[in-house]
Amino acid sequence: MVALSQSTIQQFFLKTCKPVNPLTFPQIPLIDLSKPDSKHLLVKACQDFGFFKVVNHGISLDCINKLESQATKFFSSPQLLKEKAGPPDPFGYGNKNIGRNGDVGWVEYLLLDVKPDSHYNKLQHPENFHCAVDDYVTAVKNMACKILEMMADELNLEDRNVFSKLLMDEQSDSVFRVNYYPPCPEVQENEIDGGNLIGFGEHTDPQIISVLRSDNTSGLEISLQDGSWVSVPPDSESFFINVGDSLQVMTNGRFKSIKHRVVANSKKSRMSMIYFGGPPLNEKIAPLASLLEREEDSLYKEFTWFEYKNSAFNSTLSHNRLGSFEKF
Ligand code: GA4
Repeated sequence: MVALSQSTIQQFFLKTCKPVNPLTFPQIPLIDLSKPDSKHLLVKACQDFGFFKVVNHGISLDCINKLESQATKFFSSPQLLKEKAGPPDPFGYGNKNIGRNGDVGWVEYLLLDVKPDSHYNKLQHPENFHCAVDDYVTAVKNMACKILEMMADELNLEDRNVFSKLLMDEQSDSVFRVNYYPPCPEVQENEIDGGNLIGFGEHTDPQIISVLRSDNTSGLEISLQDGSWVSVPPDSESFFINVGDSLQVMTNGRFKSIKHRVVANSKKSRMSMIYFGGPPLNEKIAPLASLLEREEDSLYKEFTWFEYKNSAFNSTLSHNRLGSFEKF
């Protein structure tokens, strides 16, 4: 990244930083996918936080490492070469600008289409990178589907594939993202508090489910219901799952789509890879009838994923996107 002036760099700092209250600091729910009783804990985590960590997931380290080393190679290549893979409209390389509405973050990223034989991805080393992405995405998608089926079981839904079939559909509108947060030398030189540098501003994910894997650099923070932020201890061998807005709607608000953000590290780089499992564009998203108990009102108006996605992509990161689809 090129050196930046002090005034340019100011826009990357968080305006307010509510401290974490150590007395209320909760443990991140831990789900062991190999244990049969994990269904119950998994649903509890979705209801309490919308966020949990998964271990014994069965995805090989080799598959993760192959992709990570391809991505490291890409982000350490010359800027001009990386820019050949951009802009991210909607897929490709992006640098500092996030979305189309003025959000910025101390981050470089690749947004990739995960449909088979996608022609949108503009990478310069397609063969190795694409193979690594395909293998990795297939593995995390299968894990996401397993998790969604466990959720449906525990919610006593007749069709245990009700959520997972949306990701398995050939037309599923899922996305894959690799974020690279470089260290910020300007912060170190000027001894400004590096803890407040925005890597990726606060937001909820619009899709159904997100599967995140990061290296061992900290930075991810989740927002608790009292508005405080909790730093998530990194764990490169586990996955972190979060509920997206669409799953919150399908469960009529039982599951929470969690607000999260990334604070950039002033000394160490951080790399994360996230699979966003989304439904087909024409899919109607609404609370499941079987989850609407007697007397319970549907909290949301029905919308298609196309409509929601459009409205999300025309908003800023921190916008409360579900607000305009709430009934009350
Ligand atoms: C957040 C989740 C995913 O990273 C993403 C993001 C998308 C983008 O980077 O283009 C958005 C953001 C995300 C929601 C609001 C809009 C669109 C940036 C932004 C300001 C790929 C997605 O699907 O929605």
